[in-house]
Parts: sequence; structure tokens; C-alpha cells
Amino acid sequence: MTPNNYILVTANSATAVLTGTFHFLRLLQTHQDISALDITSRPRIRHRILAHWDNLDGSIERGYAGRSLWNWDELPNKIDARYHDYARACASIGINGTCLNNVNANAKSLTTEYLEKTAALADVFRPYGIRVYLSLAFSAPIRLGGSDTSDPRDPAVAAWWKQKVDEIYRLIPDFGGFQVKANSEGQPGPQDYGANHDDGANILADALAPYGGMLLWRAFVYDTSVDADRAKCANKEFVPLDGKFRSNVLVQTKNSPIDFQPREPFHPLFGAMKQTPLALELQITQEYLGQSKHLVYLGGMWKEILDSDTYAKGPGSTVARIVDGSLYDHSISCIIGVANTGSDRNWCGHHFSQANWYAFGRLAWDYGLSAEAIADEWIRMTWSNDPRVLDAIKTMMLGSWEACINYMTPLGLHHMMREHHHYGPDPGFNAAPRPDWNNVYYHRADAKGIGFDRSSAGSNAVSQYHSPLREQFDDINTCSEKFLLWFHHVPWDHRLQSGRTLWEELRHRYDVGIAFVEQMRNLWQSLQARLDPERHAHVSRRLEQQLENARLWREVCIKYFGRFELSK
Ligand code: GCV
Repeated sequence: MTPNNYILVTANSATAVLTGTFHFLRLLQTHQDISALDITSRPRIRHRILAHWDNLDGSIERGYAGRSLWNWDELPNKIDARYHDYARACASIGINGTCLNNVNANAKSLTTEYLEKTAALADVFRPYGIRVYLSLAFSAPIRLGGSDTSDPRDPAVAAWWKQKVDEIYRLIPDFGGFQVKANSEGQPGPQDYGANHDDGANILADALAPYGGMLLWRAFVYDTSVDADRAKCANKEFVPLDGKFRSNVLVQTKNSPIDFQPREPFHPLFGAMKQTPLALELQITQEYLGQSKHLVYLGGMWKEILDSDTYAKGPGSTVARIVDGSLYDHSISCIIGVANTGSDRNWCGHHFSQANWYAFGRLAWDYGLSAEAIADEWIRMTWSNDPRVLDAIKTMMLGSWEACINYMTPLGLHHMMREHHHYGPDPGFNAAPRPDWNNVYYHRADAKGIGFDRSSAGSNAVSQYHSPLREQFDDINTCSEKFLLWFHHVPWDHRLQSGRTLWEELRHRYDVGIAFVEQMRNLWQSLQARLDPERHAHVSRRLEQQLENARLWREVCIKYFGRFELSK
């Protein structure tokens, strides 16, 4: 037999052989040349986790694809076939962890009854190389342990956590660790007792350490007493704690400072904590990007974040190099994506939302891949290798994120959606119980102009970025127009690069965004004969809804902002 007569997939572990095999299948499915394969691949980020905001009652916070996949009532006895399908899909794109429950956690998930259910899922996922993680309620020692405190400095509290973790590892020997949302949006945490994030994280980390478990402590905090600008709060709370966390703690940071808006600059915590590994949290479920009604491919958005240069150690200090641990030489690294899966037949509510699940896994494995290359793979494997189909869908996907920004929040606008459910526009909303839950807090439109002044003359959020970014963002003339209204309050008649005034440009952007959705609809129609009727019809209906909603964004926003512009 000559060497050309066989194909060898080999690796340093059984799971890695599985990953390699999936890679080979991908080459076949995407019609690649396999005559002279010589591929070596290793993940750039070690822990690649899906975070499910799934509640124990089967509902999903920010879930748009039906009920939770986990049927807690039937577990541990009944193992749904879909658990295997889920694990296979995750493994095929290199995902190696799943956090099963909502970060707004119910303490009940740590009871023995629920741990046995979790263990049954862990048994299903193990052969696919996927470890389970749990979100915990910091108040669990009170809720489950009968304690009157969950103060992390109380030795009895630490002992309670230790015995709970021991119990978990007896049931699930390869348990991954915990994800914690503490002192954030009303969740309990160490600050309830005058202790701090490091105290809280460290007792949990100490309990996990003997087993090699990891602690993901979220930095999504925005206490108004810390700073009046929500964007600045996380850095002000966490940077002083750098160096105080145990080595198995990662501070989990959203890609952007406010929330998962259609576009924001990268979170300034990246590059501000050198001694602490930072996990990057992305949102696959499209809470603020049209949910499962809009076709928005997020590959480009995540690339923009990962490729952003923080300049923390000079040029080339990208967010990706902070997350993968290479910039500050951390051996532990993690990326975590808020899942968009549910029990819908098509998994994600919209056939195209699957592309975001796929892109998350592929980028987590290799953030050097381009959004286009990932879209190309996904289209070939999901729809067709037919070049006409490929070209049309690629055009749709690659333009879809920028279109969404344009018809929702162009030029750096952010947080303008309807209250609670976050679908559709409500720029005038001003009735929330806290200022930074109001939309007027973010756009600050008045007769003079529009935008949040975070320059050195305003909230000075720019100071949380390294030079030369700080200076670029600070100056209205050098700040990238994509972040203009995120950093500046800009006069309505300020001229932009296009030669248009701000007001003209805003209106133009809404039109451009809508025109692209119309183009997507037309391209999709042109593919009717080439795709299966059922899926084609489903996506067609969704595109109509998207177009209608995009037009609503334009109508409501132009009407609302027009009042200020006219009064100038
Ligand atoms: C899980 C936003 C979402 C909440 C979410 C929160 C978080 O505020 O709207 O649903 O809660 O982020 O990430 O903790």
C-alpha cells in the first residue's frame, strides 16, 4: 500500500480524534480536495463553552427557539435522543463545555436531586468530550444549607461549599466548574456582606481547585453608586482586584461595556487586568439583534471584537491574544457563548441562527478564521454546494450584521430597544426604575445633538482605553464613525466623512439598512427552485418579518429624533 492510499486522522486524545474526524467530514461535505491532506490543528482557546440561560422550569431567559432542551422532570431516568444530537453538533465544531443553567441561578440546581440529573447529562456528553458546568446562586448556603449567611469570609460558608463541591465531583468526576453572576442585577453576592468579588470567587475556587475545576466569575456589574456612566463600572470594580484572584478563577467579561448591543467598542477590561485571565463572553442568542426573527450573521461582529487592538502591551495586543492567554502568559483560557438553542425542530428558531452557533464554535477553535470562510463552510454543509446558492447566501450573511446596525442603531447608538423583551424600537423610553435602564440615558438627544459624551469632557470613559485608542476615541474628528455616538454628543449639523450632516447620515443609514434587507429578500426568492420548499418558505416568512421590523425601526427613530433636529 502506498501512502496515498489511506487517510490517517490521529491526535493526542480520543476526543481530539473525534474532532479531527469531524474536520475530515467537513472537508468532504464542503467538496474540498482530499488528495494530499497534511493538516495540523489545535484550539487557540482551551475552554470553549456554551452557556445556557435555561431555567429549571423549562423556560429560557432570552431564548427564542422554544423550550429548554433539558427536560429536568424526566431526568435522570429518561435520556432524550436529542441530548446526543446536541453533543454531537457541539463536538463537531469543537465546543468542549456546556453550562446547563441560567446565570440568574436557582439554588435548587445544586440539590442532590438536581445534581443527579446533571450527572446523567454529563454521562451523555462525556464521550463527545464535553464537560458540564453549572451556574450557582451565591446564596445557596442559606437556601440549601440552612445557614443564615453566605458571607464568603465565614468558615462555615467555605466548609459548606467544600462539601457541596465534593458531592458534585463524586457524581461527576470531570465536572468543569461554576459560572457566577454576583452582585449584578439583583443577584446575591459577597458585597451583600461587605466582602468583595475576590473573596467570593476565591472560596469557590478553593473548593474546586483539588479537582482541577474552574471558576468563571462574571464582570457584568453596573452599580450606579460606582459611576454614573454604566460603561465604566466594571473596570472601576475589577481592575483594583487584579492579582487577588486564585489561579483557577477567570473573570468573565462580555465583549462590550454596556451589553450585547448590535455594535459597541470592545470592553476596556480587556487589556486592563494583566494578572487575571479573562474569559470572553459572547451572546449567540440574538437578544438585541432581532432574536430568532432576523437573519443576522454574527461572525463579523465577533471577529471585530477578537481582532480589536487594545494596545495594552503596544500594537498587536488584540482581544484575542488576551483571551487565549498568550499576551500575559496565562495557561488557562476560555470563551463562552450564550446559547441560542431550544427544542424547536430547527434548533435555533431561525434556520440562519444555526450559523451563529456554528461560527461561535469555529472561532473559539481558531479565531484566525475569517467570517467569510466560516460562512462558506456553513452554507455548503447546511444548504448547498451549488455556486449560485453559495454566492447569494454568502452575500446575505456577510452584509446582514452591518445592515442590522444600520436599521437599528447606526453610528454608535445603543440600547434603544423596547423594555423587557428587547424586540423593536423605543428610543423615547424613560420610565424605568433606574436611569441606565432608560433609552434616553444612552442617546441623550436634545436640540444640540445626539450621543453619549464619554470623551474627556464628558464621562471620560475613553480614559479606560490605552493610547493611542484613548486619544482616537476622545477626538470627535478621529473617533471611528462606527462608534461616534457611543463616545460623543454630536451636533446635528456636524459633517461626516460622506459630506452629509449627522442628521442626513442617520437617515441615510436607516435607508441603507432597509435596502439590504430588501436585497436579502430578493436574493432568497431567487433561490426558491434550488432549495427545499419547507426551509425556503420558513426563511421567506422570517425575512418578511425582518423587513417589517426594520422599517418600524426607521419610522419610529426618525420620527422621534426628528423632533429634536427640527427644534435646533
Ligand atoms: C441573564 C442582560 C439581559 C439579562 C441577562 C443579563 C446578564 O441584562 O437582558 O436577561 O440575564 O444581561 O447577562 O446577566
